[in-house]
Amino acid sequence: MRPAALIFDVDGTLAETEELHRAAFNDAFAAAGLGWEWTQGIYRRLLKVTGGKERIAVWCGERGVALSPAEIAALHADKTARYVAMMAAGRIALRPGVARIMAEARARSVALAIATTTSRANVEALTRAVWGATGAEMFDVIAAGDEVAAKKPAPDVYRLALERLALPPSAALAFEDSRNGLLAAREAGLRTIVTPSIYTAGEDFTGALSVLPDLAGYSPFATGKAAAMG
Ligand code: XBP
Ligand code: MG
Repeated sequence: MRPAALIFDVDGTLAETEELHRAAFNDAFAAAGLGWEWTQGIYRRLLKVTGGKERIAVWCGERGVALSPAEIAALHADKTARYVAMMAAGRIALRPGVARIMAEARARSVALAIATTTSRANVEALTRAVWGATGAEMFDVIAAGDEVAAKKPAPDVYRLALERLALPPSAALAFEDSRNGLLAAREAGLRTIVTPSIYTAGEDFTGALSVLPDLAGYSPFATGKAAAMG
């Protein structure tokens, strides 16, 4: 069945953003005088914890550091401000195939949505950097991590996106890069295409409709194999 909506994860799916997140975390830690440095190896492990505030809390727990929720929120707010500034200053490219698939959807009046763990501010930073446009100009619906009670792998953010789209899960197709994201989308009842990213390659993607290196050769609207999948 041809989907009536495409729902995209952001981090790792629309673009490889995690190195920018990691740099923003490390800059925020340095500015706060904490002396923490999240290497790629540490970050790979910590990425299993979705959400920046939750990630910092787990890190503090591991080190026996007592930061209050308010202190973690303030540290994370500084990280977000740094991420937004880095996004505006730097060059971040969409992953292959993303722009074309979005254009194909637009041409067919198929809705475009986002279901992300990160904040709306970071989604806006990405759409500004990539398209010079607001999130609302690029997507019909945006559901963000700070709007739901439980982050991925909980299905909440996908359910919120579907509610705002006013569509059942059977009418939409999700795009993810991580096992946590796949679990969230599947639990919401969505068929899900997975394109592993630099930090999620090698994860278990059982339950995905398809696992592809990227979206370059894929169309949810093509005839033949892709049409059978979509
Ligand atoms: C990505 C994440 C996010 C980012 C940081 O998850 O887990 O937490 O790493 O974002 P997904 P914040 O791609 O599965 O949605 O610091 O803004 O929380
Ligand atoms: Mg992701």
